[in-house]
Amino acid sequence: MILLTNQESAIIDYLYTAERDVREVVKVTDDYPELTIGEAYQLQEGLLNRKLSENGTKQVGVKLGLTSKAKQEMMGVNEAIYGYLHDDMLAFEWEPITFSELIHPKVEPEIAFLLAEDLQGENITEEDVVKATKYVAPALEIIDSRYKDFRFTLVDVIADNCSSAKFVVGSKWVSPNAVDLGNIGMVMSKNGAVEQTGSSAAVLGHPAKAIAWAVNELGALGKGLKKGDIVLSGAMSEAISFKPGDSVIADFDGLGSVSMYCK
Ligand code: OOG
Ligand code: MG
Repeated sequence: MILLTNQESAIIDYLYTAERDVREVVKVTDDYPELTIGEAYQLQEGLLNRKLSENGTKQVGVKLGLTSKAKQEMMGVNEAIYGYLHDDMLAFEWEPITFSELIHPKVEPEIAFLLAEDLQGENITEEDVVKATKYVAPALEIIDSRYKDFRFTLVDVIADNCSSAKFVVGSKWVSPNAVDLGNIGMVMSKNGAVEQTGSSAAVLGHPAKAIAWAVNELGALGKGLKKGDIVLSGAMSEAISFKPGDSVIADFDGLGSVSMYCK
């Protein structure tokens, strides 16, 4: 469709206020069934700009989504996506996640990359990503789709900044060359019971390959990643729900663990 400026601001406002007011809303494509993926990324960018100007936040990196078959099947889609991370999403292991600030949060295990160099282009490879990476670390992403029942199309989830809400990065950072990045096993437990197991191989075969894909997508739009950016490379298993009183820990081979507590 041709997205008019007033429609664009109305949709951005709709998603921005849903998140701010902790309210689930019907998905955007119910009203705009003809929105394209390109327009969805345009809306995502508009939403980011609104947050940057109204919340005084800064962009600190990028996240990938739907990089594994498990997640694609769970959401009924067959493509990966990317969204933006900003500094007010950063949460810490020692600071509980407040349930009442979220709609219907879920948590998923990911590998975080910290970039030592800018990374931009359209033919970036897995090797280029590893070369530009200073550290990798275990991470938990807390996703919180603004859509009713966590149900959406690809276009909806992209416009909603890929359900991003919070993320926690573990305190042990290692060189990407110190681990076998393409084959890291992971176990995620809630309140001491195992809930999910997975492998970094599930992330498009290798998490750096997933990041290369996103960099090339951004590159085609004249954008890229910056030195110091944090990149969440995509969930290594299905996401799990949690509620006040729950604690979740994900343990990664060679990388150690990362945890969160919800109050
Ligand atoms: C979309 C976000 C997916 C991931 O790592 O796959 C994502 C969703 O599942 O709501 O962050
Ligand atoms: Mg994720």
